Amino acid sequence: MNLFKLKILLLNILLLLVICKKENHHEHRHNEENHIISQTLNFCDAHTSGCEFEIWDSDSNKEKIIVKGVLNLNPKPVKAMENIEFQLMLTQNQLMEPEILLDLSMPGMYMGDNKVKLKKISKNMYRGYGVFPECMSNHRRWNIKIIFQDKNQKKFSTDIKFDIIQ
Ligand SMILES: [Cu+2]
Repeated sequence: MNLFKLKILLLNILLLLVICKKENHHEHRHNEENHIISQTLNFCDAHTSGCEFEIWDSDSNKEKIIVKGVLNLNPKPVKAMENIEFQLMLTQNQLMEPEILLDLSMPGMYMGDNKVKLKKISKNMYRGYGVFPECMSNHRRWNIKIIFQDKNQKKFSTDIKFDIIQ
């Protein structure tokens, strides 16, 4: 390879890197606009109690709670391959008629798309049903991402982690 070809090659690589960086940046900004994710990663003993959560508004200057509540999984202890009832109670809420979705996943491992949509059953109560599949690698840690979507399609989410019995 002569020097000229090498220069062209290096230029192309550089160009690609710039494009990649731009795309990443764009994605990041897009996320920031529609996704405000709380930083706290809560571990919960879902087998003996409900899991408390709260989501803070990191957007406004005044720090305030957007939603606060308890997610309860039944039956207890929570086992894989069983029909689980997810009950969510809001104790504080700034969102108008939010849609609530639970995204069930294993940290660092793809276990299939597994989302549970919660239905409103009374003023501050929501309920849905789902199954945690058994992990072939014997991992037990699950993450429940609670996603709230308000009328303006803005999303707020937080995570609850627990170790399942299987
Ligand atoms: Cu797994």
